[in-house]
Amino acid sequence: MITDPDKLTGAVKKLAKEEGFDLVGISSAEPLTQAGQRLRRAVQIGCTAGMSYLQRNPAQRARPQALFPWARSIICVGLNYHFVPLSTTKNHCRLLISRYALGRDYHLVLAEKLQLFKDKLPRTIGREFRSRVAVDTLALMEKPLAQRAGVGWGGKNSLVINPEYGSWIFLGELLSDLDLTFDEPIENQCGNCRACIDACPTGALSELGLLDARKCLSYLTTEHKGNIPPQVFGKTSKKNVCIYGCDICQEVCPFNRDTPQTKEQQFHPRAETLDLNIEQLRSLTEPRFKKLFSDTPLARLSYQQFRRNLQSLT
Ligand code: B12
Ligand code: SF4
Ligand code: SF4
Repeated sequence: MITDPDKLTGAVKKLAKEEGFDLVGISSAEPLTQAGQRLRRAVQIGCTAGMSYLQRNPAQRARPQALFPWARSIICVGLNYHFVPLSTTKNHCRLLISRYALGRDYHLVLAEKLQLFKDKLPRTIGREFRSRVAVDTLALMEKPLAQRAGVGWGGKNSLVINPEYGSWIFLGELLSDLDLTFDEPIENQCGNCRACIDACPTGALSELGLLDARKCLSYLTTEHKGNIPPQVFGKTSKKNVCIYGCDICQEVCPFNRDTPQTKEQQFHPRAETLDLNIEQLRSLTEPRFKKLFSDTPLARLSYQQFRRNLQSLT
């Protein structure tokens, strides 16, 4: 049984890498005081739009121990989902579906991988322990946790950016009662850059790293229930926007250039969806839509929302 916290942490991180996670860092399970205050403020000023799950109990989302009082450490992982750049894909004119949604749903992929990791850990460290897997499945603020664990810094595009992988990483956690050695956050390297703020077609970003979901095409195309208000575009064009999700503020980020390709096959885009053009998408019947996108993030979208997106954005 390993008892020394540094050795224990080393063994935990080694296994996480062996299980295929690209990044791993350790955070304490103490409250995320500043992030919690910011979330509360974001809710007050309306930036969380219609996401009632963020508004219900913002204070609790910043307190992992409110959910699991036994939690002492949080193993924060990152999984690269980047694949060939847009210009070399077969869909040469326009990527219609944002990159995160072209492969298998990341909730499923990360939850399965984290579960395997969790199952193997007792053997590696020589004892049983309490733990809980999370991939956007618990009321937790995953970005501030990953930042505290040194996985990356909080970019002005509001995403966690790692120097090697950029922001093309999904986040997941294993909450545990293990006494592990915590990592230090890494320095914010955005500097004077504001490429993401300037590139956002709807002005949804600000210098603060605060995203206004009411204007964000990712929110409007994936979570929003009503019509997509035409005025979100202001004077800018809706050319080259995706019909599901949005990658514009990531594509322009200098840290997202020349990042490695994902090793996770499940994130590779499915050829049958990647190559669809607008006309083919328009002609999809509901059963075909459901079949084609089953297991991808689009499975969360109703057929009506899919049709609405096509109508509003193409
Ligand atoms: C809600 C949500 C969304 C919403 C809101 C996005 C957002 N920026 O918060 C919508 C639907 C728009 C969305 C879109 C996307 N999402 Co999302 N989303 C989430 C979710 C479920 C919660 C995030 C949250 O709490 N948001 C609320 C805001 C207020 O929180 P926040 O950004 O952390 O707030 C900080 C800033 O506001 C900042 N701040 C700094 N200064 C100031 C000053 C003031 C005054 C204020 C108020 C705030 C502030 O401090 C706050 C705390 O750190 C997380 C999973 C999770 N459980 O954490 C995934 C998550 C953030 N999403 C993810 C992804 C991949 C995406 C998309 C890239 C998908 C796509 N291609 O369309 C886009 C990216 C859009 C973008 N630029 O952020 C990944 C991000 C991975 C990463 N590298 O960071 C996550 C972590 C899921 C995962 N498990 O991997 N998402
Ligand atoms: S995801 Fe798109 S709409 Fe949302 S902030 Fe980024 S560029 Fe703007
Ligand atoms: S585009 Fe520039 S400002 Fe925006 S997240 Fe990337 S480095 Fe930071």
